[in-house]
Amino acid sequence: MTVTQWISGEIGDQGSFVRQKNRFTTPFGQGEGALPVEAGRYRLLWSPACPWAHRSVIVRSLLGLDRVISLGTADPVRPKQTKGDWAFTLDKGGMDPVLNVKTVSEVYLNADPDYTGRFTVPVVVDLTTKQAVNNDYFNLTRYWETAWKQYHKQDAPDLYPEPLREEIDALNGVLFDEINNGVYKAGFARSQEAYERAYDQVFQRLDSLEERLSTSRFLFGDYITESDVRLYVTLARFDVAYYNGFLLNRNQIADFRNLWGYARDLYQTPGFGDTTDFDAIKKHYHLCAVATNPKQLLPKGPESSGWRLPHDRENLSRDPQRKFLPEQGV
Ligand SMILES: N[C@@H](CCC(=O)N[C@@H](CS)C(=O)NCC(=O)O)C(=O)O
Repeated sequence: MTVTQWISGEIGDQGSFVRQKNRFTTPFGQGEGALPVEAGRYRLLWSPACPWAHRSVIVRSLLGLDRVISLGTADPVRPKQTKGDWAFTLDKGGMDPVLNVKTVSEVYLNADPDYTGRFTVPVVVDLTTKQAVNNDYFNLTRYWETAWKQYHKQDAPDLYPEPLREEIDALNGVLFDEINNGVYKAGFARSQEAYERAYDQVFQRLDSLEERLSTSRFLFGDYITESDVRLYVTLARFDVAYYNGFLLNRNQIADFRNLWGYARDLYQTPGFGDTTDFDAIKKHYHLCAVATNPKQLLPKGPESSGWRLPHDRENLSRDPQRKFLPEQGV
């Protein structure tokens, strides 16, 4: 099945891509009807290829939630079968070792045998039922930051500081529309107009972020916030996948002085680079996500060693030794 068929229900007027709504959106929390916050109860399924999943894995790692929420990793190259799926072919026996399932679709269908949407990552699975309980990629990071606070590690960063919440939410909305999902609107467009509209929007926003980052080490000043995580996951995929795979070829990120330094600064921060798998990203986008690649050729480049080069972004900070605002008492 081709990507055009997977997303066929998500093409709007004039050939533009309109993303499906999430099916499993029950929040984590204390209230009635909420998913109970409990150490060891859930498994997060991801593929390192996926930006939406990647951001939930970065935040999980920054907050130390990797000690209480386990992680299952699907192969970035998806099985070629009738319905799009993700498979655990990297695991021994082709089976997730904790859930004993071969594919992500199994946990969706355990929860809802009539589920007809796409089988997407990230998805959180309740180990007591083996059912998908949350695939709300937009809000998962928010749950890790707020509802899961009691399990944060001792020196956890505050990625969502109270005084900035409104501004962070507003910027996250723009980042979603014009950057994170903006690249998909270009790559999945089904008309020249829709593609060009998306292309222009992505690069206009990158230009304005380049400007913003000329005087500010991170998006909100001296410290990393959740907005940086959201921007990072798209920047990390840009040169290796979106530039050619999604036809976003005005510039590479490496052509922008500030964005490129900023992306390296984040990459070199534990939680970011150590969860970034360029090889998986490349394979997924070029072999599975692009509309046409009949000979299944994998681009050889780009060279990724530049991500480890010095960036000098510390000079923009009044607190060069620290990248995070510490969390207030839990
Ligand atoms: N859950 C969201 C976003 C997550 C998402 O799209 N993940 C991608 C990987 S980056 C996926 O799993 N796609 C599977 C598919 O399209 O069949 C959605 O439904 O659009």
